[in-house]
Amino acid sequence: MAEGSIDKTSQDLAKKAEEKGISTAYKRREQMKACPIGAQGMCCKHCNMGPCRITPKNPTGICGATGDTIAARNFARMVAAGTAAHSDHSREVALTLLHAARGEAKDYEVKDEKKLAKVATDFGIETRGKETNKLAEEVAQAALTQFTQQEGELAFIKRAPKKRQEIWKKLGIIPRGIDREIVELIHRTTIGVDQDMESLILSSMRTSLANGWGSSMLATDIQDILFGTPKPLKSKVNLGVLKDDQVNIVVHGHNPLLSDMVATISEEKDMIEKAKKKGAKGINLAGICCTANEILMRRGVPIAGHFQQQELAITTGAVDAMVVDVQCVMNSLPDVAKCFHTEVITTAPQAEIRGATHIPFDEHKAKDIARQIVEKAINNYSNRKDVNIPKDSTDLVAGFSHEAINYMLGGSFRSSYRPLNDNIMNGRIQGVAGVVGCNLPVENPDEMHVELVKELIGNDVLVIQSGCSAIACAKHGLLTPEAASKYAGPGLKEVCEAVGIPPVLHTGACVDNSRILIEAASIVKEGGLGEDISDVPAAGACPEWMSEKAIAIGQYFVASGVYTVFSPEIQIQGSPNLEKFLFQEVEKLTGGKWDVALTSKDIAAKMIDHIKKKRKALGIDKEKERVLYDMAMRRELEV
Ligand code: NFS
Ligand code: SF4
Repeated sequence: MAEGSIDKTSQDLAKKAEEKGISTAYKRREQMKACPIGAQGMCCKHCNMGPCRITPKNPTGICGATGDTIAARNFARMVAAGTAAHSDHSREVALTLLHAARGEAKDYEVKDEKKLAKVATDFGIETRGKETNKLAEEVAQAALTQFTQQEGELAFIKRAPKKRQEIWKKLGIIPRGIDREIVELIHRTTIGVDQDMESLILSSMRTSLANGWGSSMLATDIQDILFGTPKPLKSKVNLGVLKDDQVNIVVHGHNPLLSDMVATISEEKDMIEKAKKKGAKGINLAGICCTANEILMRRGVPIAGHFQQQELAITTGAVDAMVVDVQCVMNSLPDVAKCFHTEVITTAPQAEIRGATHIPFDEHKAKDIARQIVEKAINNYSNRKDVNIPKDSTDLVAGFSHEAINYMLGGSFRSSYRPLNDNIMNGRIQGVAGVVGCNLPVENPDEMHVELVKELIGNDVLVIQSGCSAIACAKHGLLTPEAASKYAGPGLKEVCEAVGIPPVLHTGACVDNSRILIEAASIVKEGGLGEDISDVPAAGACPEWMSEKAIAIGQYFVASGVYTVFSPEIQIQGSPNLEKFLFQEVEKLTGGKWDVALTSKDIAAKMIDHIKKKRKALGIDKEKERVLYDMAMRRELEV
C-alpha cells in the first residue's frame, strides 16, 4: 500500500503487520504476479486434454475451442458461481422461514408482517384471514419452489416493467427455476457443449436474472420478513469502533441468520454480566463485509471494516472472536490470528477453515449456538496481549431500503417516487447511479470508490450503494446528510436538504442489489421517465470488483437494461469479439451494456455521459431555469 493513501487506518495497520512479519493480502499481492493468460480469460482447464492456453501462436484449444468460446465460457462460469453463492444463501433463509413458521426454528419469527403480505401477494397467495405463521409457511414453500421449479417463469420477473419482460421473452432469457439455470450454465460450459459466444452470454444472462430477480431478491425479502425491513438509522464505521475495555466480537460473512442471532445474544443481560465478571465493561459487536451491512441496516450495529480489512481487524489485537459463515472469508485468517489471541470461529457447514474452531450453526438451536460463540469470546478477553486499536471511526446513516426511500420521498400518507421522478425531470437531480463493488489490495484503498462517488454527486447524480463499496464510502463520510453540503451539486444538495437524506443512500448487502432493481422498476412505474429501466437516466458501477458474485451482479444489471462500468478489467481481453459483444452489441439486445474504465474520473465521465444521453432521449436535457425553493415547495418535499 502506498504511503499517503486515503485509508490511513488500513495503511498503518498493514505496515505494523509487515513489521511483525505477518502476511496480509497487501503483502501477498506484491509477491503474486497475475497469470497473463488467465487475466485475459484465455486459459481453459475444462478437460484433461488441456489445460489449454490460447495465444496468437495457439489460437485454439486441443478440442478446437476458440478464444471467443473460452473467454465466454470462463465469463459464464463466473456468473454461475456468483449466482450459486447468492442462491445457496437465499435458500437457507427460505428454509429458516419455513422452519420458523412451523415452530421448529423457535428463535426466529416473522418480524415484518406487512412485507410478508406483500411477498405473499406477489406469489399469488391469498392473504385474507390467514394467521401469520400459516401465511409464512406458504410464502416459504413458494420461495423454495422457485429454486426447484423446472418450467415456467420465476415469480418476481413480474416486478419488472412490462416492456422489460417483453424484451426478456423475445431473447428467451426468462429464468425458469433458480437451480436449473445454474446447473444448465455449468453444463453448457463443459467440453463439447455450447460453443457459440453469443449463446453462452445470453444463457449466462438468464442465469444472472435468476440471481437478481430470483434468489437475491428472495433473500432480501425473506430477510426483511424475518429481521425487519430497514429504516434510516445512524451508526459508525471503521476499525476505531472496536473497544479497548469491552469484549469485541466481529461477525464476518454474509448470512444474517447467524449475525443477527449473535447480535441478540450479545445484548442479553446474562452475557453482559459474564463479560463483566471477566473484567470487561460489556460486549461490543461489530461486522465485516456484507453480514455487517445486514445488521447495520436493521440494528445499527457498527461496521469494523470491509473485505480488505478482515485481516487488519485481527492485527488490532482487540478482536476476541471473529465469527464467520460463508463467502469472502480469507483463508489466511487463522494464520494472522496465530500472532494474536483472536479465536476464529467458522459456523457454516459449507465452509470450514483449517486452523479455525468449527461450531456448526443450526437454526433449530440458534440461540444456544450463538450463546456458545459469545461465551467463547468472553472467555478469550483476558488473553489479549498486544492491543492497538486505531482511533478512526466515522458517522454514517444507512437503512435505505426501497420502502424507506419511498417513505422518505413521499411521506407517510403518500409514499411514492413522484418527487424523485419530478426532480430528475426538472434536472435538479440529473440521474441515479448504483455504485456497488468489492475491495482489492490496491495501492490506494477506497480511493476509487470515494472519488467516483464524489464526482457523481458533485454532478447532481443521486448515488445508491451496497456491499463493500458502501463501507468504503462510509469510512470517508459520504453516507451522512452533511456530505450533501460538502460534495453534492446545487440541485442534488437542495433536494437532500429538503428531504433530509444523504446524497449517497446505503441500500444494504450485495444480495440487496435486488433493491436497486426494484427502485429502478419503481421509477419507471411512477411515470415520466420512459417505459423501461433502460430509458431511465441511470448507470451502474462496480469499482475494485473482486468476487465472481460481482460479475453475476454486473450481468443481471446489463440484462435488466443498465449501462454498467466495471474496474479493473473483466478477464475477457483475449477475445476482442467478446469485448465488442459485451461492450457494444449487447445494448441492441437488452438496452444495457458492460464497460470498463481504469480510473474514478473515467468511470464517472462514462456514467455521466450515459445519463446525459438518456436525458436527451427523454427530451429532458434542456437546462431549466433554476428555481429557488419557496416555502410551499419545501413543504411539498418534506416528510
Ligand atoms: Ni459483495 Fe459481500 Fe464485499 Fe464484494 Fe464480498 S463482502 S457479497 S462480494 S467483497 S462487496
Ligand atoms: Fe483445452 Fe478444449 Fe479441454 Fe478446454 S475443453 S482444456 S480448450 S481441450
